[in-house]
Amino acid sequence: MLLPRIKEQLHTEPAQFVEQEIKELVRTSAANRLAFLDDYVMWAEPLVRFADGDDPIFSEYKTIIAPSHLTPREALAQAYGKSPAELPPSLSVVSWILPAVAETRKSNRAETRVPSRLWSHTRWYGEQFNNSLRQQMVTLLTGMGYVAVAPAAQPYFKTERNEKGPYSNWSERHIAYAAGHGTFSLSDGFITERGIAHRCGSIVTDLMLPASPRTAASPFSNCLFYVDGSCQACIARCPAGAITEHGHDKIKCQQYQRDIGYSPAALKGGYDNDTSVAGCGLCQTKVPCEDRIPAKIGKKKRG
Ligand code: B12
Ligand code: SF4
Ligand code: SF4
Repeated sequence: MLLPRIKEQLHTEPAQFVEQEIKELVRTSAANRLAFLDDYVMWAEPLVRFADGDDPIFSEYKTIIAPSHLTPREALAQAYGKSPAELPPSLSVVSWILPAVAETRKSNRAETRVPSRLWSHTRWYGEQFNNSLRQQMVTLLTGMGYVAVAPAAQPYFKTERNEKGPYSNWSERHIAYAAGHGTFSLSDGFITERGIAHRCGSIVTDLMLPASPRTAASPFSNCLFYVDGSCQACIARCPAGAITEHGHDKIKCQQYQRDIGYSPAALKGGYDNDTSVAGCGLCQTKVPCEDRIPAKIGKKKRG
């Protein structure tokens, strides 16, 4: 049962309410802590932004990603067993960025072949927290009478493959781009004002939220390489040779994470989870974009 005070704030200041709620859950949730590691906190204070659920960019993703990529309206409609037209006239998307804490980034910086245990824990347990955050935000909003869904946690969420490698029908980075959180990069990672070492999540709802502006000069302008051809630090960091001047080879990256890098000898004591989801992220640490935007103003080289 929600307190009347909470209901009041949700109606009068919905954007502040949603942002505060996500920050509070990240700050206080036991799921953001590793009980077996002295309650180690995995995620620092999140970034929260919003997009208009009917922003035309979501339809563009059907060309940029694949026809199967869902618009927010389709994602909500599928979850409620309705047609997109039957939904309320306005929809909002809430997108958040969970920055890895400094200690985790530092530990991965020291690695050259496989991820540090802290990074790997953050990949595994940190995504479990991300999922609980998705679920708690949906429960909160539906409890208030709104419709809401976390597409990446729905049974219809899927990862498919094309000649370039895997892609999903709800790409959290493209949702974050729509909400103005930042841009893509040479390594494919998504560079926000808190850098590239993060995970992201989102929900769709009919709660009216003001769309955050997209201010980036291009979909790649936070990356130094696309500003002036410099940097390329991620190329040298990748143990799989998956990053070149031509971009990120998803097939090589995935293959490395699955088979090559994680021989028992490389595990340094092992990970807690299946090595196929141990992660890697060497290209997201010990690079100028690790925890900031290295290029504030982008000359448009691509996109
Ligand atoms: C499939 C997948 C993978 C695959 C493929 C990754 C990929 N590049 O798509 C593999 C197994 C290789 C992989 C690896 C990793 N992953 Co992964 N993965 C996913 C997953 C499940 C789906 C990604 C997806 O749908 N991609 C769609 C394709 C089309 O995207 P893309 O190829 O990158 O897109 C390019 C084009 O669209 C292009 N583009 C061209 N024209 C235009 C025009 C416009 C307007 C725009 C916007 C873009 C654009 O820009 C993009 C970049 O070049 C997501 C979770 C999710 N639901 O989103 C996590 C996710 C992408 N992974 C994540 C992470 C952290 C990792 C790893 C670091 C592993 C780890 N945890 O240690 C590595 C990093 C690899 C890398 N260098 O980016 C994070 C990324 C966060 C971040 N900081 O960027 C995500 C979002 C998970 C999460 N919930 O946070 N992953
Ligand atoms: S390391 Fe440099 S080139 Fe690579 S993504 Fe970051 S800013 Fe771009
Ligand atoms: S996640 Fe690892 S293998 Fe994949 S591109 Fe980054 S450094 Fe290379």
